[in-house]
Amino acid sequence: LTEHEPTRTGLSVDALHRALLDNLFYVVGRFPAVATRQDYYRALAFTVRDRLLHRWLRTVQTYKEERSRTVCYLSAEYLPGPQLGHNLLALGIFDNTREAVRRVGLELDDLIEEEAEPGLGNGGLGRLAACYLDSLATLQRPAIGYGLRYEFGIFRQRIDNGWQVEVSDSWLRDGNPWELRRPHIAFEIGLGGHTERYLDHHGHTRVRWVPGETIRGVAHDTAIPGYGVFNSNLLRLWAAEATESFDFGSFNAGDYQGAVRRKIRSETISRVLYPNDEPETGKRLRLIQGYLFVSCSLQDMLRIHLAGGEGLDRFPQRFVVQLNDTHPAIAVAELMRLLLDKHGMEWESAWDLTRRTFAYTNHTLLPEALEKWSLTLFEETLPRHLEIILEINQYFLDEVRMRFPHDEALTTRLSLIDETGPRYVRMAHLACVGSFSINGVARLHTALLADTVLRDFHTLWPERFNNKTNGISPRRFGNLSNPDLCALLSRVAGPGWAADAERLRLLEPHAHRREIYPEWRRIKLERKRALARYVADQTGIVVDPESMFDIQVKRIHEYKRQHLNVLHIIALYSRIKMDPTLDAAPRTFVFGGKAAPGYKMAKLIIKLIHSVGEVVNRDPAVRDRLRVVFVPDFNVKVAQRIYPAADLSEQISLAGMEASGTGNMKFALNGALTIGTLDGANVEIREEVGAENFFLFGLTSAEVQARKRSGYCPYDCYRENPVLREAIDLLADGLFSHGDRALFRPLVDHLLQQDDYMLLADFQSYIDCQDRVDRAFRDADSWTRMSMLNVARIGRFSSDRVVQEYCREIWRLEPVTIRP
Ligand code: 26Y
Repeated sequence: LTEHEPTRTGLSVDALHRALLDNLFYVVGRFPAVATRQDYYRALAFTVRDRLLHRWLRTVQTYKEERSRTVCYLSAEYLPGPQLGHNLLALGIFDNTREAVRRVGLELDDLIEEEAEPGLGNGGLGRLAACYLDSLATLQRPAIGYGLRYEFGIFRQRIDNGWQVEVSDSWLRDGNPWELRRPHIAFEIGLGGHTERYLDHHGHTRVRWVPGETIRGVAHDTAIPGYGVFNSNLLRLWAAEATESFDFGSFNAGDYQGAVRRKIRSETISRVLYPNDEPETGKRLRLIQGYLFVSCSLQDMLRIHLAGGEGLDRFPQRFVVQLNDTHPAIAVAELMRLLLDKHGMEWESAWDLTRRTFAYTNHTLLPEALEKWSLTLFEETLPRHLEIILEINQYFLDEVRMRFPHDEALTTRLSLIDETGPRYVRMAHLACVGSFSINGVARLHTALLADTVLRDFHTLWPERFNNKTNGISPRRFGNLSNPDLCALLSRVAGPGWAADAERLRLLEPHAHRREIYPEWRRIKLERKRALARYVADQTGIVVDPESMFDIQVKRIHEYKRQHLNVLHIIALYSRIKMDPTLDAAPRTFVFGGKAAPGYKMAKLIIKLIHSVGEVVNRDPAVRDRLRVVFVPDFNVKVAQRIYPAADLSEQISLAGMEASGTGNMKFALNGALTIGTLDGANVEIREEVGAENFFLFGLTSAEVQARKRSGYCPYDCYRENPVLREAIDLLADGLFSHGDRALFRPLVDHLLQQDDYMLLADFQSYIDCQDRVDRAFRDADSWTRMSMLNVARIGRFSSDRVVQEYCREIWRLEPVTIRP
């Protein structure tokens, strides 16, 4: 029967097998006899894409017919991870595909390994965007993810003598079989130039922006299928190209070289992703990148809306636009410009429409991470937008003065322009003023936002503030990463949990059944063995899968305090040296994460981890008791190997610094226990899993504030605590740097003199807590029960739950079922 199934849409083993060979020959252009794994990977990817296209076109058609309300997620970053496995899972054809691949004599897992992942983001924020797209499709909500098609994503990390070396990430080198280039969906954007005033035919003064140059953004589409449903949404990424109109002048003037140069310059715009934690100054290209994708996306939305035959006034009924941090905040000014200058709207109605369109998510509390652009740069690059922003500011500050007369200080603080020194546009303020909703990403973060960085806005518009605690995709970080655990969960709690993570709770009654503990532990051990093999392969370091895997993976940043973890390692190392009989569970400390290329201290922390590892791993006195490894090039693919192998999840940022964190959720879903501070989403995770199943230490954010106010002196901690003193002295004395006392001096000095992130204040509490971890780990049954309870109670942190909250409370979005 399956012989008659269509080759491009059929889901049987037969149809998949036929399609694979067909695509290998007709699309990849290879005979089976000479085809490489990469060729087969591509043929399989095209096979899957055919099946997606079918769903995707049906989805577009239905959304159009039903005039569905759509959310547009504007994000400068997406970290979707490798697509093949994910799409097979969504389509429910993992097993059939495995079989079809076997028929050509290959293993599906090997083909999955071939895929280069799109590293179009830095970390949490980009991965969050990808999880939300997954959930939106799964929950059958019409959504478009808009962003940039960087030719080079986040750099690949190599380690050379313990130092990070950045290597460019050419993820498109072998082509990207998942995307469709849409040459007919392209928009022009202007840059530079000047503005002119003129009278329209009603005699009204209008503005015309005469840009100095124009650039085109061309759409590249990727299908985002929902899990177990027919809906397939769209990720639309813009690539910069040169405009012909622009090249003509110089070309005709005989300046062929100049025309080519400008073409290359235009295409440079979407060339590379910027790392975060870099100094912002003079990043004109980043401003242009943001503007490119924002303008193309808004023009695209207006095109889609007007094609539906409704008037512009109905736009906010059809579209809602979520700003993923301030990176796309220029959208507020750009929509105003399009409405005023292109569509001839009046200011008041344009502003009203704009404010009903946007909602803004904040992801940070670090004041230095709040985006601002120098007024001069803005004026040079986007002169019309600056005019609009200044006008928005005038109306806005008038309103403020009306409500709070005699408070000029408040007006100054709220202004869209920072005038305390050289003048800057404050993008967070633009986002707040232009949005009907402002949200933080964890309960504590939202509370702190309202109390600190956005306090004045909260005074002004408390009703706009709301919290949406982050979540993660149970498909990506459950099913795909940890199939064995998931099979067990499905057996015990029923298979429904992947689409409804609250059902993980059905595991709870089983957490007391000792007879299943061995299997739970066996699955964990198998993931640890697999990680151990990977670590040996990548680093040459041999680790013991029976030891406790104590893991910290995330971007390297002082506020995340990887060096606090290292201080614990040093303290433990020296304790074992002093007392070789010390009764402590063997531990493998695993680190992973990238440092921004210009962030010296973060790079020194990577070197520190390697240096301590070198000494510890070589010392026969602690052999079989301590190991330290750094897994290079942490990304989504590597993450999928790491989370399932963890016993202990390190979430140790200084309270009040980590907006939410999402790795904390990924670890817990995979049965790791958390050692953490009351920061970000840790607070809520602890509430959910129960305080007795969470290792808490450290100051609270209120205590942090109080300590800072009363004048925190890290040197006092050093002087008063002999254990801490010894750890720091060993470091300062060069024990880990072949006697070189200079190497880690910047780090030591900073800790002793400033310690912005209060490692020394939290040190003893952390060490004590690690002792509790050690004792708990040695009681295997009790540890297993806690691990099971963590999984059973982590359902709330599914991105499905968050997306439903966004849909209900911000987007007003209903499900739209797609029928085959
Ligand atoms: C300015 C620009 C280069 C830039 C680019 C990326 C600035 C920041 C970022 C990325 C920020 C980020 O990933 N923030 C994280 O967002 C997560 C999702 O909400 C949070 O869980 C996490 O606490 C926060 O640090």
